[in-house]
Amino acid sequence: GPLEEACLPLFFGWFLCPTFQDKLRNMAKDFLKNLQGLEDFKKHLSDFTGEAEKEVVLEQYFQDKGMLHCTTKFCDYGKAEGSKEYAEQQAVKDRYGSMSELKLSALFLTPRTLGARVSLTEEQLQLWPAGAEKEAMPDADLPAGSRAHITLGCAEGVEPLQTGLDLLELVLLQQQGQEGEQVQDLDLGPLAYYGKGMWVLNLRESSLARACFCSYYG
Ligand code: ACK
Repeated sequence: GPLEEACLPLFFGWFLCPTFQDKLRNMAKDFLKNLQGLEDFKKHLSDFTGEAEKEVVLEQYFQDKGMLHCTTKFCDYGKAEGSKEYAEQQAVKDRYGSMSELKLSALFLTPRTLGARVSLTEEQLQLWPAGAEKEAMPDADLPAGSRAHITLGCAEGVEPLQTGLDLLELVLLQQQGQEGEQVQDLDLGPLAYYGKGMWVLNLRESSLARACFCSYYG
């Protein structure tokens, strides 16, 4: 009945512990500062401004979207397709409230979003909703978990939903064999440019972030 449906959350996901939220925010901040100073980035600045002359301060360009998390299933309080089925899965019930470590493998940004790519373990993939990639990219055949990310910021007027879509676009390019233009080796790892303002920093030493699997009601 309607009461049961009202009990479904806005979304399920892994929520980073406060310490790791700070750590990741600082890492992203350093990355943006670093990127901002690179000649290669300045060369492509118009991707972000529309006009080459305009100034852009990346740290201000991307607005914080609050608590850092990796969404598994967006339920929209039960309105999203498959939410009830997801919430009723045994793995979801069993693991609700449990801690796990998220492996961050890359930082990426586009003129729309800034995010961290999350590489899910086999165990974590049990909590990944079937069809999350197909739903966003019906024509592509991307492995489950390709969309897993943490939104670190969005450009003005952009919804966080976009971060996962931007990541899928990048993963698709990589699947098609594109490695991007290798720009420079930064402290954190190699930086590549994929065109249209899309940048990827592959983390040399992937960092682990402690997170709790639960849900958000808002
Ligand atoms: O950054 P995110 O993963 O993108 O975290 C937020 C969270 O749910 C609350 O809005 C994500 N989100 C929003 N709409 C959708 C959707 N239709 N499919 C998947 N994730 C979504 C958003």
